[in-house]
Amino acid sequence: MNRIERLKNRMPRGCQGVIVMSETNREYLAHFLSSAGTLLIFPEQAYFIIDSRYIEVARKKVAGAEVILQDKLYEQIGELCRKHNVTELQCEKELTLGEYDMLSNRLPGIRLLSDGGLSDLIQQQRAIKEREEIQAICSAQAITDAAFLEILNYIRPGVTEKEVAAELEYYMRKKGADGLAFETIVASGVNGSMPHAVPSDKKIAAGEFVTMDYGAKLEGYCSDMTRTVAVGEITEEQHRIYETVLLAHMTSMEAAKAGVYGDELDKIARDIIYKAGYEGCFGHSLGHSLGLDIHERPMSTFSRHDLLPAGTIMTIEPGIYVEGKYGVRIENMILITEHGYVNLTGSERELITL
Ligand SMILES: [Mn+2]
Repeated sequence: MNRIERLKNRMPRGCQGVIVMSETNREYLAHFLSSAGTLLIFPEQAYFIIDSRYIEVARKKVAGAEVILQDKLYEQIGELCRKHNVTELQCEKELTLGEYDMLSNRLPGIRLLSDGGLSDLIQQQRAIKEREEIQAICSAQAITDAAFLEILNYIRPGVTEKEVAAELEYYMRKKGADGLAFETIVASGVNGSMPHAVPSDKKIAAGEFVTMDYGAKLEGYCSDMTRTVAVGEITEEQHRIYETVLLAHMTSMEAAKAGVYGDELDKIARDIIYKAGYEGCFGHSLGHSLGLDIHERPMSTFSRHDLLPAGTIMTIEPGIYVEGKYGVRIENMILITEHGYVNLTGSERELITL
């Protein structure tokens, strides 16, 4: 059964039709990436309306929907609604206010339902990965792992954060990545205390940590990994921080399995870090799901009570950030299974000193 059929089967009874306009939901449901396009799903038939830039590829690739060349979009939507006797459409909460206004104004006689139900259903479906999705993420991670091995030969005192980021990205592209999963983070020394630091012209120096958070994108799917390496001799305190983060990472990962809640994993990691004396030095969440988007639901965070179902891919990424000094983060991806997890990240986690 294709993704559109599966969504249709999960829609509440009485649902007349669905309109999907947000990019990754559309990409997921129709198996087709485009910067524009409208997916209309009715009980009897689904339609993918797309403009001439994409029409040729769309006709070959779109799965589960009839492909229609976009002409006058809103008139086409209205006409299809009339053809299927549809007077109300479920829409996503991802729509912008502008898009929502446009739909309401240009589709007279059609009631738009935007209670979030549709978005939640798509999100839940996307959370449980199919075999081909897991394969794409693993292939993206294989490129990410290969780039890590490569960059170990490159990092040395005098090289800048921007140069390290550029090498990582160039290497991933050369190894077949379609692009980056997100903006590469390279943070050295004092910059390491900022979890989402932007690579700068700062030169890496001996005695510093270098944190790299990056990932390749392949076939639409993201990978996500963070490693922190030491350059030259580091202090005992730096060793202690690294070992604490690694322990929090390993211990919370060991507890992962279907049926566990994300906040439970977060607490395991957080307790280890706080008990080691670093309360207030781990501000972000333990992890997130990912797929076509780099951040998807469920999450492992203190602020949400998200169930982790089998088939979900989660990151485990605790960190310690000491303002004005340094920071450490270690991040792997895991596949949640009935009885535990499968680690999808191949790179070494023990401290590497260059
Ligand atoms: Mn991440």
